[in-house]
Amino acid sequence: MPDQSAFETILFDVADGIATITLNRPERLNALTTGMAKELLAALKTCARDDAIRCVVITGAGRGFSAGQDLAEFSQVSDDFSVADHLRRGYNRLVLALRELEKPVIAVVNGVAAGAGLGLALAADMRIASDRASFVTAFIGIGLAPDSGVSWHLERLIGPARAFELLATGRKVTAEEALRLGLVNQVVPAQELETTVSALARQLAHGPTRSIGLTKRVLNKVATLTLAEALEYEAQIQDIAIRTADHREGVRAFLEKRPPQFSGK
Ligand code: T3D
Repeated sequence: MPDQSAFETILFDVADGIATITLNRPERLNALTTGMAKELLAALKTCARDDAIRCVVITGAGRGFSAGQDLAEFSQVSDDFSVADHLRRGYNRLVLALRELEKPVIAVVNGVAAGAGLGLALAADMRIASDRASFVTAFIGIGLAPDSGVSWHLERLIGPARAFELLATGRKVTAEEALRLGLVNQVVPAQELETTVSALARQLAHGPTRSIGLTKRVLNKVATLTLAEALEYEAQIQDIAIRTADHREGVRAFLEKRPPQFSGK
């Protein structure tokens, strides 16, 4: 596991099966730099490899979640800079790493999430927002089209008309509206955010991690399948789930009328 001193722009902490990744450039609302994207990728690789990590929480230090690409860094690029390559090397890998990580990922949206920062929040499995959080697509404000998976996730979460509206106007969505739209799972008062997330993360970290991972695999896949294909895919995945120790423990615990002790195996 990389130790915390290996990172300059994020905090990485593991306790009780939960890895917490904190974007840590609060004076810039945790705007994302190339270095930060590399550190995030390294942290997510550790989360994937380490069996002791059974839930991942991503949040921001200070009053923001993340304001997206650091525009100061962006304004200093050379003439031969390719934005497509920058995206392929950075945010595209990050979004895929979050989606392909077979462990639950909770985005704790403590403040504004904009641009690629919104992309990271949308790539998590659940979003718990503070009542001070807000959501801004931001691309249109600087004359860009969406990237970082924001178009893909927004269209699926809130439908094409609302996705278009948020992308084309760039207007700020409050936490309450985000809840109504289905962008977030829950909104809690800022002072209760930590307690709420810690209870949820603990529940997930003590769950049957492989089944949760397989559930994520199924949801990722069925998005592009017909019903008949999805049924077949579910059947194949269930063949894997039924062989896990946690399945055996779940059934044994039910029959013995006691709570299950899942090991994540
Ligand atoms: O190649 C590629 O990577 C292209 C990919 C692009 C992906 C993207 O993410 S594009 C979108 C980039 N993000 C934005 O355009 C958002 C810009 N920021 C804002 O619109 C606003 O800051 C917010 C709506 C997010 C929050 O507004 P507010 O009023 O709460 O805060 P603020 O006062 O604007 O910002 C506080 C500080 O953070 C401020 O610094 P200062 O003046 O106190 O020294 C501001 O400049 C800085 N900051 C905010 N966002 C960014 C930033 N600095 C660098 N980059 C930012 N994105």
